[in-house]
Amino acid sequence: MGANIRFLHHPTSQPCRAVHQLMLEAGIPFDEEIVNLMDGENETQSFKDTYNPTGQVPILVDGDFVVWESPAIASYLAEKFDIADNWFGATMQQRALIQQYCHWHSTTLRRGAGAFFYTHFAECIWGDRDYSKEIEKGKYTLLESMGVMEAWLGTSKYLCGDEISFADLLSFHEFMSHFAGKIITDADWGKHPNIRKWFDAISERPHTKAVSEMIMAVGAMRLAGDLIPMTRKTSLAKGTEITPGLPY
Ligand SMILES: N[C@@H](CCC(=O)N[C@@H](CS)C(=O)NCC(=O)O)C(=O)O
Repeated sequence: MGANIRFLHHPTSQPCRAVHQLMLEAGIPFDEEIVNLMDGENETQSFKDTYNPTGQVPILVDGDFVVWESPAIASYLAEKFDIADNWFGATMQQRALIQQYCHWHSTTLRRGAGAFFYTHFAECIWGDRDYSKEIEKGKYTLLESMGVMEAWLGTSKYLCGDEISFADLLSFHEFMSHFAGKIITDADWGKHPNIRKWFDAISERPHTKAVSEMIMAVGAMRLAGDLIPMTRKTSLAKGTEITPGLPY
């Protein structure tokens, strides 16, 4: 372990993959530490006390400084490493648009992750139960968000202009989970051609495959009917349940 920044993450996590891809694309040196979300390492009190009271990843540690929430991490990295302007904006307006996307994302598309979680992870945690209400809510939120994004991507190649930015990576990795788990039907992709074109373009980027390898493997296992080994008993997608306080 050197003097590099430390990146605490798990490759099944959408916001972790967005930050991971940014670091690879921008050539930022980092030491990678996988946090075992499957067994709830992130929920121990010592983890929360040391890194993040919410227990969530991604987390960046730079010496004594700790920051969590993926857009905050990305903006810190952009400044610290003076990365190419496309990632966090060259002008005040571009930076505002990227922030605009990140704020919109956290209460919309990100909440749609419940569709993936309750379709594929919930059974591995709590067994074979009825998750249909949560899945329905997740899909509704996902499709509602896709409607907004379809219009958005009709006016520019990427979400915040004609160059890729961190907003695209943040968004793309939500879709990558849905793609891996076949949450979005062919008919729904067909109704959103701008999103599909954008998704396919980012899929072709050199680092996308490596960053997405584990979620593709998880999707393939679940679609084949296999369970992912997990000992945690709590949600990985907190806030997407229908009844707050229930164990699922
Ligand atoms: N808004 C946060 C979301 C982070 C998040 O949802 N992390 C999930 C993984 S995708 C997590 O750590 N879940 C574990 C848990 O809640 O115990 C960000 O963008 O960084």
